[in-house]
Amino acid sequence: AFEALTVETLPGRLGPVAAIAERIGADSNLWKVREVGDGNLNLVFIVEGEKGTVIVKQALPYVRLVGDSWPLPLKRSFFEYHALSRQAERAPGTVPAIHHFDEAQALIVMEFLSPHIILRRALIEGRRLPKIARDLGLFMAHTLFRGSDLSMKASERKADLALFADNVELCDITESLVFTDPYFEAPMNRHTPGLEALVKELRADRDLKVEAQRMKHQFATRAETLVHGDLHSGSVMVTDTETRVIDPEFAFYGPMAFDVGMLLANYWMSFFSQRGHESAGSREEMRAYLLGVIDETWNTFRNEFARLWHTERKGMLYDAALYEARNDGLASEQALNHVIHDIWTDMLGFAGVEMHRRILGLAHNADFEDIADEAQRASCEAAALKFGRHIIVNRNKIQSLAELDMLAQALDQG
Ligand code: SR1
Ligand code: MG
Repeated sequence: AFEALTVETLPGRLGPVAAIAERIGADSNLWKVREVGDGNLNLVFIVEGEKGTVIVKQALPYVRLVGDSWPLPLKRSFFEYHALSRQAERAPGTVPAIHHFDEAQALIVMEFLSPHIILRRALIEGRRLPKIARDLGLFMAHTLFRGSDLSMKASERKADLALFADNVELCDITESLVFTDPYFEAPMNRHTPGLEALVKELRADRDLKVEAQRMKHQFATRAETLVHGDLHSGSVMVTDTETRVIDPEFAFYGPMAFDVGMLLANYWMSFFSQRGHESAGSREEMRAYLLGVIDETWNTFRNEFARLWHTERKGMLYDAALYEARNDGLASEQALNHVIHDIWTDMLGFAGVEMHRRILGLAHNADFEDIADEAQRASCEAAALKFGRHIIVNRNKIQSLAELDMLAQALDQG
């Protein structure tokens, strides 16, 4: 039967697991165990032995952020394990190595990443990471292209679609918390005092609510590829030279643009939060850096996706033979442009709702939450909310990131 680990019980329970003993040392009496989980859902332990260190992540049968009044199935650990395995194949070197998986105990033992820190924390501290844009642009192109009918054998993709279709409860969290709750007075919502008038305006905004529901419709029905499903800056660990993606327990077959939108939304939120972190010095360069990261991430993603289109398109969609038979390279380019254009437009919609839910819903971001001065926080959040509204409602008309840079800078300056 499932039993949640504690710092005290972990050595006795995992001591007999050979895969761990080999890595960190067999004498579990010598293991040093710390619980370090600060996410919304799970337990996370760092276990240090004589020979090495591992991470033990265990799902709990409820949402940690809320407590046992909100049950959540342990099977999310199964989906995380399978998503990590696929990401490791499709984008080698981008996710932590798995040493051991115990389905009944909903636990994954994986590589301890050191000296990596969480990307969100680095951005709050004002650190400029030189590699994140390229690394994450490539990660998204590789995982999203190679998990789709552009690349996979149709029978394999359909089998995988069926496997991940059971990740119902985690999809339900996103469907409710991201796409619906922010737009009405849902019981678990909260927002910073001072935002009341703007919140009221947004919740009365018919165009916005319709477009947010259209994005939800896409999220729930457009099973294009295996998405990470929760690719925010808290799901990325970084050093100056390395970028790793963690925590894909929300993985399912969804829209190509979902991960891209969520990631860029978190960069935009970091941008709008910088004004609240200026007590130790100007963040002007940090703001410019973040807009550059957004631009480089999108361009890396788009260019790599196009490269894969030209070199790895072996699935049943836009069948290469169809164009090659007629030597019709132009048709292939036209089709590629349509696909990328759709990802661009949908990315903006998903990004906007992600920005709204982190300010209006249950699960907030440390980027804003760490701003102690409430009036300052509300002012940063108001700018982000207005930006989010613009990119959701006008996503079909927005042509370039340059025009969004101008809007972001104007809103940030009040
Ligand atoms: C109740 S879970 C709230 C949020 O935490 C996770 O990281 C996901 O982003 C989810 O929406
Ligand atoms: Mg997570």
